[in-house]
Amino acid sequence: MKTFYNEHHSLHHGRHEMFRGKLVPCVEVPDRADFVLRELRARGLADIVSAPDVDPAAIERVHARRYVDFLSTAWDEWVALDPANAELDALPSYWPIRTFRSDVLPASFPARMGLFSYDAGSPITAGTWTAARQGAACAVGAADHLLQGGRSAFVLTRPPGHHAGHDFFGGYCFVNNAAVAAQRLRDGGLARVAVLDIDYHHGNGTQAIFYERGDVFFASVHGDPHTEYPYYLGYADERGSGAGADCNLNLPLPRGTGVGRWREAMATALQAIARFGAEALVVSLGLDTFADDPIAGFTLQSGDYLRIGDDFGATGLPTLFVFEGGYAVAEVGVNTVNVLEAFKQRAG
Ligand code: SP5
Ligand code: ZN
Repeated sequence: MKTFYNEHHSLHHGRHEMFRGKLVPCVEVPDRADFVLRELRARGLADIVSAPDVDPAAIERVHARRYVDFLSTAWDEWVALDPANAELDALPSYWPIRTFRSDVLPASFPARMGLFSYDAGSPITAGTWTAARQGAACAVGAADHLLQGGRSAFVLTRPPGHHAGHDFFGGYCFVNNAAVAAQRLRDGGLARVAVLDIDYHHGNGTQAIFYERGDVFFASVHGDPHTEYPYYLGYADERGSGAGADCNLNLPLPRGTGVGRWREAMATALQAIARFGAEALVVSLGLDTFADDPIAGFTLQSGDYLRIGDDFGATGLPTLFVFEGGYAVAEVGVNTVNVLEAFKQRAG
């Protein structure tokens, strides 16, 4: 399987996230992708393709122009506020929630940062935009590979993407790589595409981007948002609207869920995707369902990822895996490559 590897990913390296009144070390660190790359190499599966040139238009198919403009200048504006900011991560402090206006673009950079975000856990650093943009380039390259007849591809990038919406960042995500890939598959001629998100956290950004569309099905298996991040989306009664009615499927599961119930939910999602008639599948591949993940609550074991990869291989669909969360750094490589290797064994 070709891996579209973002060799610029470590340019995004947040130091701190705001967590319960304190700045704590980031869990979304460059080592995550490095461990996956190392494991691919160790198991002889490293068919690495570097990030191709970026097509900005492909990003703007799913993200607002004014949001992309914001991301591309954010670090310079942060440092322009105060040269000493160069030593700090940029984090937002103000948000225009209900009753505030979001149509006006304030001149103040901190005000705009809040307009385009929804949490204080997703720092912007000097290289965030370069890393995120190159991740989208990998997503485009992987989608083009499928359009040219490839059976599968893996996008190995960070920062992750599935929490990023049309015009906002959050949840460590800035550019929604899975959405960019799904849209590229549509623009390349596929009539119906599905995204299956198996990160522990609901893919609120991807859901929101496609919520009113009947051409991209979104399904997600995730921790129940009543208690789990991102809290404000991901409930079972969100079924899509307008042309997208019944094209959204959320399967929330309680903390403590193990592989048995989890795989039943994934089977339910895959059946819905087959009924929808998807011609290709984009998998938001989060590995934070792992039992030892430091910020999540399911109990999957490393061997379980082999069964999951086999399940994906059995769909027969062209499949594009996008790396998302997974913060047990020492194990994230093995768990990721278990999915990919078992997929390959089944799918060929
Ligand atoms: C892509 C992805 O998996 N994003 C997850 C974002 C979750 N952010 C909220 C959880 C905050 C926990 N971080 C605090 C670590 C201190 N031990
Ligand atoms: Zn996650």
